[in-house]
Amino acid sequence: MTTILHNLQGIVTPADTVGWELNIQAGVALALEDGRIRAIDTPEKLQEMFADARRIDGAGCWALPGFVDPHTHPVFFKTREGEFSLRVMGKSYEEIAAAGGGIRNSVRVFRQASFDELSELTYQRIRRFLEYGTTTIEAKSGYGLSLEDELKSLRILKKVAELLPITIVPTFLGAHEVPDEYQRDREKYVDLIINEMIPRVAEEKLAEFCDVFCEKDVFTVAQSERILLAAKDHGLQPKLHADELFYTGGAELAAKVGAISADHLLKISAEGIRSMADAGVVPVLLPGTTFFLGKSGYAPARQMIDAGMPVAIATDFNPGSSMTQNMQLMLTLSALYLKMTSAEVITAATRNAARAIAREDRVGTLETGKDADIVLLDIPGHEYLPYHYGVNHVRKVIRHGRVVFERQA
Ligand code: IZC
Ligand code: ZN
Repeated sequence: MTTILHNLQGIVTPADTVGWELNIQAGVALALEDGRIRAIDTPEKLQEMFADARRIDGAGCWALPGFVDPHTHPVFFKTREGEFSLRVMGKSYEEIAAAGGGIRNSVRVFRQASFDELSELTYQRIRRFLEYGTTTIEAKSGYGLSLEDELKSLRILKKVAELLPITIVPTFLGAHEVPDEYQRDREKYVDLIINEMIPRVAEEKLAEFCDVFCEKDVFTVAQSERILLAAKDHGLQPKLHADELFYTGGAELAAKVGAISADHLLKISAEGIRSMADAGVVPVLLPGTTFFLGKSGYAPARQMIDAGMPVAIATDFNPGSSMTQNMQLMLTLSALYLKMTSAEVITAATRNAARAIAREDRVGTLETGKDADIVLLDIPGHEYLPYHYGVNHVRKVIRHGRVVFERQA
């Protein structure tokens, strides 16, 4: 059965597999079939080709590829607004973490919560990504930090992916923090990750990627390397939280181990940029986190673009340092603080984001053969999208050819 998506202003999509040009076509319609884009042409031509097609009303919107959010942490129990208030009063994220708050606080409460309770909360949170036009997310474990609790986290993602019309790409992040019981012997926790967690996660096929929070006072470059090489041996592709709060050489490590992405990168070195560019590591920038932590030194996106890197952006949705599912807001922050054009932020949030999670063959552009994951935005043109900020421009979300979210005008 074919469906024609008609009554659009037109489509806006990254033009090619590389570069920053957009392909903007006014007045076209799309034919969708078997969850894929079958054709893009004039409405008259598509009506002729598919005479008995069903129809989806485009409501006069611009159609873009559904947003891809390549860095999120949605599987947690309690929210942390108390720490937010402390930060507003002047305490830093690092001070709160050093006092046993932050991620370790989330881990303590996570372990007390049941699978069903956590599944329901995760379901509700992930549904909100869809409402803001995101049709694919990468999602990390990392609030369990024991073998059973990390497996629990990844199994919850698997269950939610079966219930919601959104694509969830799972990442194992057992190396998110060192839990309380290993604070005195941190290497022993690294051993646990390598010897027990990674083999089980790989065996049960619960994750595609393995990530490490490589940061001062969290995991060192040497520990991160051990973990990521072990992950690679088990078929989990490396990712890294790198050079966020302090320069550690995380970007250079990402290049060395052949990571698919390195994320944050506020403090990346010139050598880090060069080595990541040479190795083809995707830089995933998280301006919402810099904003929400009240910091000023945003990642050097322009230098990365000048070095030919496929910069991607993400929300970093998590209860500590970035409590939002809204990719549209990330476009605005990227424009203002990463100095990216409207065309660049759209490409960073779609095609390049897909590349950061190895989904560029399926999503991230509107072209024949790709998944019919489409967001309809009620805007006069693409330049308007980052400009009118903090609101939701989504009218409809289509995933695999079906309308899965709709908002009245
Ligand atoms: O819960 O604070 N930075 N991971 C690395 C986080 C922030 C999540 C959190
Ligand atoms: Zn993160």
